[in-house]
Amino acid sequence: MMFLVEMTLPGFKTKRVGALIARSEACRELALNSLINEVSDKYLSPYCDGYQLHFTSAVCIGPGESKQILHRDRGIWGGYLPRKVEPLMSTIWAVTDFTRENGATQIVPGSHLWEKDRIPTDNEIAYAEMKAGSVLLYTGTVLHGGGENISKKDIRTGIFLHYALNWLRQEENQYLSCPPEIAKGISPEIRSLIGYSKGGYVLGFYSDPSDKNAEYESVSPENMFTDRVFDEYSAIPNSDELVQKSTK
Ligand SMILES: O=C(O)CCC(=O)C(=O)O
Ligand SMILES: [Fe+2]
Repeated sequence: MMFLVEMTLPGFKTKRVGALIARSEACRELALNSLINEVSDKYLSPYCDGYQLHFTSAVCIGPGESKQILHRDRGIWGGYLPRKVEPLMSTIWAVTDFTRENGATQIVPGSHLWEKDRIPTDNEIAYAEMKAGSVLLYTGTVLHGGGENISKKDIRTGIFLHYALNWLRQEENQYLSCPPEIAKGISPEIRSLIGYSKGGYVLGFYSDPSDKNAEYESVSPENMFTDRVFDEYSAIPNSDELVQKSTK
């Protein structure tokens, strides 16, 4: 199923398909790519004790699409995050070649360090030209946008997988896009990555609403799929630990 979304930022000749974890085994493998996960972990770890998959989309830019407005993806949180916190590590996997003619992503190297109002000159904008199978990495603070597709019939297709701090709300609601009845058929690693896990001691816990005796309270969502899971956060922390962890 494909959706044609008609708004300025998404574009008029751009098709987007989400819920890629539920829909695609190949995308699950991409999402778990070990090098990408190592980079996400290193890059985001100063701001969190874990990260999560935050957004999945196949984006096809068709002939005649105009260039997308340059933006920072961190804007989805409405500007409430202090600039010193980097919330996102994002990937675009090229399914087709990305060329200047077919809409290769515009990207402004170094713009994560700029004043937020600075507008790039044309020669500060680079284009992520790459062969199919390549991957572009950029962060939530880098200015970027889809490119203009001036080709006659070339459709540019990329798989977007974005990783965010585990204490932020995900852009794509993973629990609705990959509900428990589908999640139970996928690997524990990918389930955990999309959010069926706890962040720290309590973040993301659930209590089983069908458990009449209330035995399973405040547990990790992994308990939905397996017998009780104990993790490093199963035990109640002592008060010193709680104080330590309550602020940086
Ligand atoms: O399609 C692209 O190259 C970029 C799209 C994008 O940045 C977005 O939709 O937020
Ligand atoms: Fe974007």
